[in-house]
Amino acid sequence: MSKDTYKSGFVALIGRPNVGKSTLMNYVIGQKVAIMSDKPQTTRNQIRGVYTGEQGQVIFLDTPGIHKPHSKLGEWLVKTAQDALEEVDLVLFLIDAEEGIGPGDRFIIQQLKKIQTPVFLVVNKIDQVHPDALLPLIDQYRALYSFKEVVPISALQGNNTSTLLQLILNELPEGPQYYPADQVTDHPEYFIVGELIREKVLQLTREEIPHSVAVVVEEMKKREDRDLIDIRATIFTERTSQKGILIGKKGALLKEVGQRAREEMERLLGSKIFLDLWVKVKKDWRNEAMMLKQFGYRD
Ligand code: GDP
Ligand code: MG
Ligand code: K
Repeated sequence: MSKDTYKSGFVALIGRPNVGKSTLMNYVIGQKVAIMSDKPQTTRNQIRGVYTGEQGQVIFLDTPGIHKPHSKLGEWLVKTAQDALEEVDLVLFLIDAEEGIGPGDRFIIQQLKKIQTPVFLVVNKIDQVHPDALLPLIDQYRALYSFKEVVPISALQGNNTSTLLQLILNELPEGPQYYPADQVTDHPEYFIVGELIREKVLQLTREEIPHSVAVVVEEMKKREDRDLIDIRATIFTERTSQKGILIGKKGALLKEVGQRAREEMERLLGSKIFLDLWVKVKKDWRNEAMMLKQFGYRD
């Protein structure tokens, strides 16, 4: 390969919820575009993160988790993820070094066997385990699938992530710089703002809330005379009881959600924000396929 060969391509991040897909992407591209939380399945849409370097450009797809579907939304997520895997140049299959192989991983490996795309096994969270534990774990996965590379990393601390990036660039075909160098995501700010609100809801509520929440950002408008953006958003829940929990005593929880989301948006957008946040009930939205589009889950 000559020195001036430019590489580029699309890389899908897959793995069980909470293995660190968003953390890895954010570390590599150096900006928070996919939300992170300690609850699974916080990333429903594909978020593109773009790394641009001297050797090439890597476009990351932070795919929704591949897992056995239990609803129309679940089916849609699995299909979206499979389509994404067929179309990309490389798949990074992330696993958690702390956890053994589980049914979730086996399901993903079954899906990987259906596609031609090369796959790297990325063993994340190595900061949490003794090095001696790594090889036996890796062998378990290798017994089930022939990975092109196996790369142990810590996405949180950045250990070995530059090696991973180099291996990715080696694997990608020669290609153009698809995106301008200063672009890290092609998602509209509406989406990111909605995801930030959802992240705060997940962080501040217990089990009964997270999976039944959708956030729609209805309006974002900059005031002409001031450095201030007005944002109006609605959090949808499935049940009235959940609405009550989300609002909290005298509105305390909703206020906290709004405040935390607003502070982060201000950092992200570099402007003062006025956030007008509402909670509404929309029954069984997860199984109403017609509504998926309305909530921004696109084909
Ligand atoms: P995703 O669901 O796969 O996107 O996972 P996230 O990126 O949201 O990460 C889930 C949790 O694991 C978060 O609390 C992260 O801080 C944590 N995490 C991610 N990578 C690492 C790592 O390398 N080491 C440790 N100790 N924690 C990590
Ligand atoms: Mg994620
Ligand atoms: K996920």
